[in-house]
Amino acid sequence: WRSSATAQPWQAGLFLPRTWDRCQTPGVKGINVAAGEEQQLSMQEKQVVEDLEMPFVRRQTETLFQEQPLTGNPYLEDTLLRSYLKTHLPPKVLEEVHQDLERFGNRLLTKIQPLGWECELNPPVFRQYDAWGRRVDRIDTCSAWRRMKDISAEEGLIAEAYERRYSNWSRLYQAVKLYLFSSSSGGFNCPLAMTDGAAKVIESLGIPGSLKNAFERLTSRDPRKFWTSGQWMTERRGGSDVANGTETVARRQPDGTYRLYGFKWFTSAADSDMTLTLARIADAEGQCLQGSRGLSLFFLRVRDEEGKLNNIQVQRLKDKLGTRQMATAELWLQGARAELISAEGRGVASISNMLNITRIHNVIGAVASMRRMISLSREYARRRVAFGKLLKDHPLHMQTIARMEVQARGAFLLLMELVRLLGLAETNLASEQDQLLLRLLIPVAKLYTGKQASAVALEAMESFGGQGYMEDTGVPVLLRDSLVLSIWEGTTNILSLDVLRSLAKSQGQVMSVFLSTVQ
Ligand code: UCC
Repeated sequence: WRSSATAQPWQAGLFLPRTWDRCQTPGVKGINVAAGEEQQLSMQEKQVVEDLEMPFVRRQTETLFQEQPLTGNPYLEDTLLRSYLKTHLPPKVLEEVHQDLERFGNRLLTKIQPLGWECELNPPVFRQYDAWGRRVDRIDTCSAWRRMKDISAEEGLIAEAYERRYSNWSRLYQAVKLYLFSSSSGGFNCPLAMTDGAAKVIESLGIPGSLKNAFERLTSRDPRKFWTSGQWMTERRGGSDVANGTETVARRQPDGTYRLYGFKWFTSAADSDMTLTLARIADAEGQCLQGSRGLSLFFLRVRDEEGKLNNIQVQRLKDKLGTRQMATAELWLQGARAELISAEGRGVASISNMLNITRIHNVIGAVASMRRMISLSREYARRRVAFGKLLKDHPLHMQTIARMEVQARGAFLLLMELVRLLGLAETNLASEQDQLLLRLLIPVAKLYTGKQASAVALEAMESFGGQGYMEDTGVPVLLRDSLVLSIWEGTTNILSLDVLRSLAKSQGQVMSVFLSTVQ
């Protein structure tokens, strides 16, 4: 430090008593003093000089490091979640679920959270050509990301909802596991959302024979069999106005399959095994019907058994603000083999089952993000001293945290109500009112919690002061990743229009059910 050629703060006199202002040449303990002046130093001044030595400085400051907020088992620490489960689940279900969630919480803490951080540090890499100039279009993901896929299967993060071991409570139980997993998953909650959505669409089609294998894989607990799915909707002309923005054309083949030609501009989790996507079927003259009624839904495998892409070229990976752990790509479909899985022209209506599931996942992600940020904030407030006392003993600070807590609790209860209703619907136990309420609440919950999550994340970041702004605390990642929640799966205004759609289609019934339920 002292031999450094660069001027240091102490050399500029910043940390020295004013008597040293005139010092110019090396003197006592390396401090610059004018020749002949050394003897004039009082004993006290010499002491000051000695005190400036490194070891002393370090002794004085090394105990001032801030305490890192350390959270524990996210299930055991979540009192609201535990009290909700205790109040609502039948005792036998609660007993089994509690044991599994406690174990899962420990796995999250010790194994999954570090993997999530690794995913952030090692984002996917796109290699378009090999060393010899051949086009390969490889998306290389890190080992932690691939491990997340195995863990998702082992934990039954999709399977649980479709096995229905706990009848109508299975969906809620799955949502609770996803909620605990979400903020530690290193972005793997995104492919899981689309995987769940694809399984839902296939199930709602009655699991046709040609899709049986796909359904079994999407809902498998065996990591060797488990598949994830994409949801390729967005094209160059936009992601909201799907009806007018979709240019992809499907050409029928003699064997009844189709080949798709088009450009999918925003495909999340492009490393997935399969996808559902929309295209316009061309007639014998090559003409396509425009608008929503021209869209049909297709299933396709992304790669064949040898790992070769299904006549798909990867143009590039997206350079995103957040969710950087996950490969979002621009894809050219150049005759990708696909299977038509909806009635012709019923593409949007058929994929809406997927949209509703991924929107619920969005709510899960939003609530999980708020919970994680608040847990860290609260924990920090218990350790950090400012103005002579712990942050938790400053009423204004605690008022801020309490406001975030109220937001998160409201959002959590709304989420639980959504998945409770979905569980009833999926086991034929839902009344007509339940179904109407579910239809209304999905867009409402998605739009509302998506906005809340980023507001809460920002507030929570602020509660750390400058530390919250530091990348290696992990707090900025949580904020960045929360910002997408109001954008993907339908922006706030698009979801507001979906609320109107549900009102119009039910001739106002959704609102009367809502009002009577609230009353
Ligand atoms: O893909 C994306 C990124 C993936 C990442 C996902 C990860 C999430 C992870 C979260 C974890 C943290 S983003 C792509 C996002 N794109 C969208 O969300 C699309 C946004 N646009 C819309 O939602 C539009 O409003 C459209 C596409 C639905 C509008 O299409 P149309 O064709 O103009 O709408 P229509 O004509 O009103 O509806 C056509 C049919 C109607 O049924 P029928 O014909 O029987 O009357 C509607 O009732 O579709 C039905 N329908 C629905 N049914 C439309 N929306 C719904 C719905 N939500 N539920 C039920």
